[in-house]
Amino acid sequence: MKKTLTLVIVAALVAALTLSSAAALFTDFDSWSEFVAGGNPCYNDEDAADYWIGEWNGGNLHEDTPAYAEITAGKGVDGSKGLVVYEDGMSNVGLYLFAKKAGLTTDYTGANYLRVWMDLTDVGFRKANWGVFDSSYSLFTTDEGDIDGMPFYYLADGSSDWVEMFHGGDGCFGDAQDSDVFGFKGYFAFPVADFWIRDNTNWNALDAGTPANMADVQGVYLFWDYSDMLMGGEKFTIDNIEFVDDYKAPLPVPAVEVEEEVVEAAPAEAAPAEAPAEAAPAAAEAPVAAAAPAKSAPAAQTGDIVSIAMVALVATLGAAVIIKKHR
Ligand SMILES: [Ca+2]
Repeated sequence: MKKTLTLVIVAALVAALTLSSAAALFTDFDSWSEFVAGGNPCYNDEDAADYWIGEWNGGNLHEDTPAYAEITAGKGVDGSKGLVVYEDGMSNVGLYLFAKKAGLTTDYTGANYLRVWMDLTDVGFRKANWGVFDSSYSLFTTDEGDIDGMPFYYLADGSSDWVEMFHGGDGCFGDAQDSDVFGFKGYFAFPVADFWIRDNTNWNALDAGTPANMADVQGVYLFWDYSDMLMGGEKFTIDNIEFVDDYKAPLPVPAVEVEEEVVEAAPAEAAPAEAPAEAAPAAAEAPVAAAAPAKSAPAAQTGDIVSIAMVALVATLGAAVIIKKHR
């Protein structure tokens, strides 16, 4: 009986420890103090930059249909900072988010999904796909798998039910791929096993079908275009980019703590700080409020605390049971 109890306790400890490593944050955009666009960083990292937005694989800007990515207060999850993205046209857009300059984690060994929150309230995609690039700037995305039926998952804000959806025959999602996401707002998750080497950005001559190496994630990549010409200029938002072992892993919960810190530190300025972001849609919105010192309290930290508490609780209970058995 005692052995059985001990085994149960050990299993609970392992489960609690595993929970703490279930999610690794790439970025929630909350702690960025600057957001620097790179000059043709698609093939190299000579120009230290935070992001690139333009031609998806050629390192050229779309002169006639410029695209924008701006970290904007109030637009992310629960009113946090999020990355607002839009384009003055309907070209194919590649968005690269670089880890190196900002010192983001590049090793996501063991991750099975890229999970990201998107607010597509006013936007639908004709075609879109997520992926990663490695330290050679080779791209790995679902777009290379030109087969129907590669799954992805969606959890609408306020819902507790993940819905399974599918990429279409071009390895993308969107209304041209029978997976329209117009108006969606919530978390999306994409299996990283379907992020395959793109043949025309395959600088290392890897074999076709080579999946991304999750120990070498130099950055995250999104390909997209609008589903309708009339959407030109409409904005959508990206936030809470993570790599998780299970797409149903506990969601990050940083917003409450961030808001509390801001309110406590400067109650008079906290409220109006969010208003200007929406007040000037046409003007170039200032990327990143450099003055905002609010700490990013990554979900992983909260998760760790919860896990540590669970471990302590389980260990205490276990010790109590064993002591009682000995008596
Ligand atoms: Ca955020």
